[in-house]
Order: sequence, then structure tokens, then C-alpha cells
Amino acid sequence: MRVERVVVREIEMQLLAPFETSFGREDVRRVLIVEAQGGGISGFAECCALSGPFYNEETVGTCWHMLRDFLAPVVLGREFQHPSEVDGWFAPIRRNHIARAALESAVWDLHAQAVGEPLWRSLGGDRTRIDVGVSVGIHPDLASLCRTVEGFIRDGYRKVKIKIKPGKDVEVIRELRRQFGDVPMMADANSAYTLADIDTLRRLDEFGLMMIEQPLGHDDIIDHASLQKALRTPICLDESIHHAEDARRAIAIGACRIINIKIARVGGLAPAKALHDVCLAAGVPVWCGGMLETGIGRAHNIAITTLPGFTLPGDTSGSHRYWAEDIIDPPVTMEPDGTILVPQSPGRGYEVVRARLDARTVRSEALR
Ligand code: OSB
Ligand code: MG
Repeated sequence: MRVERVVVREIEMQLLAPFETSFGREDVRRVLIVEAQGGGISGFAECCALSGPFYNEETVGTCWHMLRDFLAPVVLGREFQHPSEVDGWFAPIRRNHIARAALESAVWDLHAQAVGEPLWRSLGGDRTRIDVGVSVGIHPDLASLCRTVEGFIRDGYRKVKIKIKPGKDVEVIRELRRQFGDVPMMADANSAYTLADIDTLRRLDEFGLMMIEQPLGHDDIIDHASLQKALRTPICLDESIHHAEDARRAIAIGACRIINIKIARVGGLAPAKALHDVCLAAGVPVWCGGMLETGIGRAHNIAITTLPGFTLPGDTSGSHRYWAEDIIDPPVTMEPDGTILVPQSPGRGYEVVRARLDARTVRSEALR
């Protein structure tokens, strides 16, 4: 089949509460929604770059440019047998993974619908439910953080991830452990530390965290290997891993014991699966990270999480974690046991509500 038309839209979604990390804060979520049309079917995916280049180098603006001027032209009108071909078409383009992932994933959704099977089955997954965790942003004070975490524990999440940064780390985790005992907990630093902070990072060892995510440089694996030797807590890499080869190298030098896989960060579903395969072969557990996605991005995260190596709870929470009203129907919901049931209908498995999409669209462009 072929993609006959690509529609790129920018939408604005009000977050229920601002989300703060060591690198910045999002209040209103601007995301691009990519629609790949062919044979009367629409494949959807989300381009989840943040508004500024502070998680990785991409932004909503750079992704718009890449999608319109470089990526859509490569895909439009081109015959394919299987969506795993698309990543190969993008090979001459350097990086710009979030933009690539959006169009590549939309073609996967299109294909899965065309052949009448759920996206997760096209990917080779086999789980019927996935374990759900929640990511908790940096709060202005410890009391409000504790209230938030208490609510999430009551909701039944299987993992609580706490964002940390220098000055909001050891005492924060100590207090959470004191109040909530040994709930499955981890920390994510988003590259806020250096090896000079090794004493602080070692003090976190006493709290039995499941892992500490990306403590050091966004572009580093060498220092992470040194740090991992000095820590009991497993290091999980996020920002430093862009593709399967990065994972192979990081594992080879002992830079991490766990890897966070984000479809967007690695350039799409086929690259995410390839990264997963490397980790599975090496015995390194993976989990699916999040980028404050709308339901469209969540649907893709759920699909990839059905692969066998995703053995740890991810960051894909239900729609209501961030949105008063999601743009999909039904919304993603977490069961009382802390799982999400994997949808059985063809493609992404959640209907896109066009009226809601249109109401939130601030610009759109149709490409042929
Ligand atoms: O580091 O995992 C991260 C959000 C934006 C950018 C980076 C990260 C995050 C999160 C949120 O942790 C995860 C979610 O979508 O709930
Ligand atoms: Mg992270």
C-alpha cells in the first residue's frame, strides 16, 4: 500500500497540573498530531517533542519543519509491503528522532488497520495487560509532593517515579520512604548531576530504589559506567540511548542495568523494537517511558509495551493523569490492580475524536 496524504496538526492541550523536571516546566502541552492516509484509512501518531529543546534538541517547531519539508516527502506515494520499511527510508536523515517517530508510527497504525489486526500484534507483542507506573514532577514543597504521591499510591500504580534535582533529592526520597514504606519507587534526574555529585548519589543507595534514571550527562555513557560501579542502585538510561547500537555499547561497558525505551526518542516503532531485542538478548529489562502524551501517543506506548522484554512498569498512565478530556475514545484507563487492558480492535485501538482534535488545533497542513 502507499500513503497518499499526510496531515500535520499542531494542537494545544491544557495539562491538569504543570509538570516540572530538572530541565523545565510544561503548563500547556503543544503537540503535533500526524495523520497518514491511504486506501480510505487514517493512521494516527503523536509527535511529542516539547516546546523547547531541553529534553533533547528537538522542539515542536523543528518537528513541524522536518515533517513537512523532509519526512512526508520521503513517504508520500511510496509503495510499501510492511511499515518496518519506513525507518530505512529515513536513514539518510540524521537524528530528528521525535519527528521521524511520529510519521513512522502513523504508518504502522495505518498498516495495522489495513490488515485488520491490533497494532501490538503487528509489532509481535503478546501481552493482554500492561503494568502501569506514574511519573511525579518536581513539586514546590515536600508536603504537596507527599499529598500527590499518597493519591497515586491509593490509585494503585505499580511504580512511582519521582523527579529529582540537586537540593531536591536525598531528603525528598527519605521522607517519601518514611511516609510510604517500601512501595516500588524510583528517581529520575534528567541529567541534573555530574560525577562530582557522587556522594549525594551514593546516599540514595540506602533507600532501595528500583533504579535511578539518567543521573548524568544526556550525551554520556562513560561516566555512567563509572557511577554504576560505585552504586548499588541500578542505573536506567533514558536521554543517552538513541538506538539499538547505543544500548549495545552502554550495556557492554556497564553504564546501566535497565533501559527506558521511548518510541519518540529512538525514532519510531521499528527502532524501538530493535532496541528492545538487543536488551532482551542481553538480559537487560526495559520499560516504556512517556512524554506527557495525549491518548494517541499512549495507544502506541501500550502497543510496544506488549513485547516480552518490557518487564517493568512503564510511565504510560491513564488519560486522566494529565487530561480533563482526552482526544481519544475510550480514554486510556487503569484497572484497580494497576494495569491497562490492551485493546483488541485493529490498529491503535482507540478512536480519535475528530471534533475534539479540531477544537484544539492551532495550525494544520495537508501534504500530498
Ligand atoms: O524523562 O521521562 C522523562 C516527561 C517529559 C520529558 C521527559 C520525561 C518525562 C516524564 C513524564 O517523566 C512521563 C509521562 O509521560 O508521564
Ligand atoms: Mg527520563
